[in-house]
Amino acid sequence: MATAGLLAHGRGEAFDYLIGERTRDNARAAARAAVASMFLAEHPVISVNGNACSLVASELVELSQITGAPLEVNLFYYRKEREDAIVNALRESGADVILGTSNRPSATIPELSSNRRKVDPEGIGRADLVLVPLEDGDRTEALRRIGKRVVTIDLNPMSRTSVYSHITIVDNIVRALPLMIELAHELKNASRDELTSIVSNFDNIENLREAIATIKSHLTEQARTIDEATRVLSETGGS
Ligand code: PTJ
Repeated sequence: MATAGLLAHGRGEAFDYLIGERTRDNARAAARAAVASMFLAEHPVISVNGNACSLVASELVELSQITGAPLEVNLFYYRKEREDAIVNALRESGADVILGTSNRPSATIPELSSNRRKVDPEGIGRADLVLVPLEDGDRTEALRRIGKRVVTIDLNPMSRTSVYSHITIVDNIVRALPLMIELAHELKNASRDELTSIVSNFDNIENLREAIATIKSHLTEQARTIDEATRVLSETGGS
C-alpha cells in the first residue's frame, strides 16, 4: 500500500515536456484570474498536500501572506510524521498559522472518502474559494459539489481536476507559484471592479483548449526538429 504520492511529480514532469517546459500565455491568463479571484473571495484558503509542500513550501507561505489566504494541510496519505514534516517546512518558511492539523477541530466534507474528508472549520470548512494544487479529481469534484470555488495548478489539462476546477493554471507549480506571487503584488491594490472584470473575462474550458493546442503545436515543432536533425545527419555523412 502506498504511504505517499511521490509519483504525481513524475507524471506531471512528462506533461511539462509536452508544453515545452515554460509558462505559456494561457497559464499566465489563468494565474491572473486565479489571483484576482483570491482577492475577491471572502474566505480564500490554500490547501497544502505533500507534493505541493515539497516543491514550493516557501512560495506557498509567501502567497498566503500577500493574499491573506490561510494555509491548510490536507493529506490523502495521512501519517502524523508527514503532517509534522509539512508543518515544519511551512514554519521554517515563515508560516504563522497553519490550519488542518490533528490538534485542531475538524469538520467533514460529505461524499469524499479518505482522510481528506476532514477539513478545518476555520479553513476549507468555511472557505468560499480553495486553491488545491496537484490534486486528484475526487477532491475537486467534492469541493465543487459543496459550493466552493476551486482553483488549481495542474500540468495535465485533461485531468479531472483541470476540467472540474473553475480556474486551472496549466503549468509547473515551480513556475506557477512565483508568477502568482508577482501577480499578487501587482493586483493587491486593484479595485474590485478591475478584479471582477479579470475573472469574468476568463473562460476555463477555452483556456484548457488553448493548453491542448499548445501541446499539439509544440509536438509538431518537435517533429520538425527531428526531421531537420535527420536531414543534417544524412547530408554530413552520418549513418
Ligand atoms: O500528500 P498527499 O498524501 O495528500 O497525496 C497527494 C496526492 C498524491 C494524492 C496528490 O498530489 C495527487 O492526487 O496527485 P496526482 O493525482 O498523482 O497528481 C495530480 C495532478 O498534478 C496530475 O494531473 C499531475 O499531472 C499534476 N502534477 C504533478 N506534478 C506537477 C503537477 N502539476 C503542476 N506542477 C507539477 N510539478
